Amino acid sequence: MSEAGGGRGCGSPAPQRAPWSLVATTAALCLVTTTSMWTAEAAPMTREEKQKLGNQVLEMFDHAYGNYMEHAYPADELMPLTCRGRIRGEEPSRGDVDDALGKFSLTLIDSLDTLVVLNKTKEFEDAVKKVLRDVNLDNDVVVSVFETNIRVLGGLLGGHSLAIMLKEKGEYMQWYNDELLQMAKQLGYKLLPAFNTTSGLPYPRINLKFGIRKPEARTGTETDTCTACAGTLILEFAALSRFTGATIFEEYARKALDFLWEKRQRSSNLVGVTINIHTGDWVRKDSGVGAGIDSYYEYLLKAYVLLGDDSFLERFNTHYDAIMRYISQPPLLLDVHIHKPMLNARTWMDALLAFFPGLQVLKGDIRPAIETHEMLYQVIKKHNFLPEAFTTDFRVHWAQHPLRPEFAESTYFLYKATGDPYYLEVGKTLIENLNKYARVPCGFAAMKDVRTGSHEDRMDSFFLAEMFKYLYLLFADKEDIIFDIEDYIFTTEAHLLPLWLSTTNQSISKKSTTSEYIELDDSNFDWTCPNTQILFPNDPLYAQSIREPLKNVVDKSCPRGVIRVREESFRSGARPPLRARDFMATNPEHLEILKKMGVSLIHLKDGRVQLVQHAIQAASSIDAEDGLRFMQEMIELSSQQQKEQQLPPRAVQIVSHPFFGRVVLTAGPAQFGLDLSKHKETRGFVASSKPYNGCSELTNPEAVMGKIALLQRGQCMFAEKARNIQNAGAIGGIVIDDNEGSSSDTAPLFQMAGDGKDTDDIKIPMLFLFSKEGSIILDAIREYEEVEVLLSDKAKDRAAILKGKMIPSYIINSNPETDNEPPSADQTASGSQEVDLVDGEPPEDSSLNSHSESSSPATTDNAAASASPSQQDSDPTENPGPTGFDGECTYFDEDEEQSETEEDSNPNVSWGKEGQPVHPIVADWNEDMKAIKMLKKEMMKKKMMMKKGEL
Ligand code: DMJ
Repeated sequence: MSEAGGGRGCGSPAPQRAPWSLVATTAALCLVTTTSMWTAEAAPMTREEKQKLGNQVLEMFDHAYGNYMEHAYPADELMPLTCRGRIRGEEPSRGDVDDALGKFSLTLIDSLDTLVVLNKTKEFEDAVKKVLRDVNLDNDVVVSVFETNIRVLGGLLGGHSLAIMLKEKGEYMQWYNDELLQMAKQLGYKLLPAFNTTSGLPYPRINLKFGIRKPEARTGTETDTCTACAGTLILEFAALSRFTGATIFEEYARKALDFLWEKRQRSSNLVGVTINIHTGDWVRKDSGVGAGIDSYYEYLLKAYVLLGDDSFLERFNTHYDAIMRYISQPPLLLDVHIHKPMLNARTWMDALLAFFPGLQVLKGDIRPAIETHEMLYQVIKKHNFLPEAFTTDFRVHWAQHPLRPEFAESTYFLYKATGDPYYLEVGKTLIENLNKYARVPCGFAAMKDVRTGSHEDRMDSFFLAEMFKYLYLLFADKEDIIFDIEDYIFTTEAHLLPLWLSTTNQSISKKSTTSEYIELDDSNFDWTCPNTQILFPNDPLYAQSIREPLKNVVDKSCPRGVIRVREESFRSGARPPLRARDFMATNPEHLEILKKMGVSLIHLKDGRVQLVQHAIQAASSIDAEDGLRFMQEMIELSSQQQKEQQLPPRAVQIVSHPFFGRVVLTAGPAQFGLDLSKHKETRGFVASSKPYNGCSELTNPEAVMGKIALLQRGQCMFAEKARNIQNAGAIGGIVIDDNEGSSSDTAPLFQMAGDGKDTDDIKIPMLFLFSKEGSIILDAIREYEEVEVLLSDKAKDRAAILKGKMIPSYIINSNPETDNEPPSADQTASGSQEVDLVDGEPPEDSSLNSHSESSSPATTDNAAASASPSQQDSDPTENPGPTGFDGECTYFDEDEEQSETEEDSNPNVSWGKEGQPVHPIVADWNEDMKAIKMLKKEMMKKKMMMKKGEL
């Protein structure tokens, strides 16, 4: 690419050309070499057929434009059902839609450069004269800054661009003296007050006569704007600056873009739909490529093409990478949350996103462009038009269709890129449908409901600005157009701006380089121009092979879900549609797909799973490519998950005898259920669920009722386990890893994810323990039957845990030096005191404690508080614990001051930390057991002595 164009590393075509010109030129060349090879899906179209369709487009344009001029002009738009002009204020308000109407003959201005493209030069000359004679840009009307920019400023600049081209040719427009440009400049100055915000983001509306904020302006109180509204100015504003030399326009548009870039969500690199123009906060944090954001992305890439400024390409590539990672779920494009980009924000798509395949062509990413375009075409074939919104199973969500041009736009660009006559057939269908369903005696009417074919009395100006341009260009050969279309770039409203602007008055771009890019990794950016190998593969059936699996994606009689689409694609033997986010290691079908893609799955000892790809083992080169893509997605997904999972771990603290809170196990939290960081801890006895995996209704609800259920990992989703134990009456759950030997000492902790559905119904806390930590609880159950635990965000102070409880003093008065040593018989015997079994104060959390106490049998520490002296005496050997022996005990009171915390005194016990390594816990526990056994022995000895009357 020429330096003049500003691109990097793209060869050296003719000077004065920006990157887009290379793409288009190559496309044309390819068309010549590939068309004769087509045999399948669509036969090549003869020149006659194409001309016939081109003429049909011309006739349709005449019908639309002629009726507007005859029945509506100088009004902004034609009302094709009542055959009159739409004059703002004279018709019932339609809300925001009316903000495009500024009493400035919108449709005429929006149609100017279409007239030239359609070779209607004489009509163009007349139209320009009418604009200069009739249009007033100083009306007391509040208009949308975005719409006025793309339709009116863009229309005037497109008209000017082609006027000077025609003048130079020497036949038409010889009288022209930049009058349209002067109007554009006047309008530009009228829009500038909108940028008077600290952020530099424009207000969404402005009064053409009074500007903003003045009482007469009736606008300027808005706080929010859409991202596309603030980010779709640079092409028109930069063109205005470069045509006129007045740099202020480009500066303002750049500042707004800089601010949006600055505000992107840094971990996902996505932007939201709506932003506060004063604070820069995201007001709507959902993100897609359709309504509200669409042309922001479009303008970043096209600003690079038009202005040759690398920073725009860097930004575009960064966003594109995020879009392909999170939003693109081929063939779907689904909105996600900017902070949690793995979560879909909705289950439907809007019609505006149909421009995206066209932008992907410009980017050079053809495959997903073909996929999405095909999906959209299937929807169109089902409903005749693209409904304003449709669900992921292709049902109508919003039934209107205001004759939007985005799909025709993408069809044109895909045809340019592939030369595949299939896209000509698609265009033919669009023409047929427009004539059949939208054509009315006085123009073309928007569809009120695509299902019923009912009409709305509107014909938006973009129908003339865009639809006819793209349809005409689709069927036109080079010689059918009186100028070289490849010398121009299309704005979002399809207005034409000459690429030579990249070398004119370019001082501004040099001024505005931000230092921020230095920190970015250059390898993220695709500096090359679109790869011709990808754009035009040697295999002429390439595009068809991508479309083929999607052919029945939208079934005419029975709506299908995304899953079905994927299964179907797979069955057809084409590209396996498995996405990293859908992959489940327990699904045999997925494992089969992995194998086909040359990906092997290795279970590591610590419970993790490793994926390795050997392209050579893949079933075909396409499978190998899929495998590579799958692996890339997996890497991205896991790094994203790691980021998301960096939440502090939780603690499972064993509080019953003989642990008394000394054992704290590091646990992973869940993304659902009670959040222990926000709520009090949950305390209860543990009970194993039956079935142990918790994947179906429990068969032992009486055992887990009011307790913390233990479950084994695997077989079903974590959320399903949680629901099953909750239904059985459990107050919490601990999922124990099924991979033997796994431990938080060696494996990274993770959060248990939900099941992709709403998990608000899960109210109980759920924690995850690796196998080694889990077996400490399981061993404790085997040893003591009743084990009480505390689930919390971090280990609780033992004084709080044991308040009102009686425990052996050696457990409390641990000493760094002697801690690992069991107390001697002397220590336990001496200083023995009366055991106080009655807790006078209610425990900290009375409900939890009372529950624990009432449900605990006499063998436990807590039960001891209510046990009778006779019970205590009954059989100390069978019921070990404070009630079973006369060891030294301490009655804990909340107010009682601890001189030394356990953390201070015992290096093996990590108080204040969430968990402990497993080995010290086990060692510690063994020590405790030894000590307890010695105490028991001591007690027995005492008893015997008492019996013998020695004491
Ligand atoms: C056009 O006005 C522009 O393309 C805009 O960017 C969004 N879409 C409308 C037509 O649908």
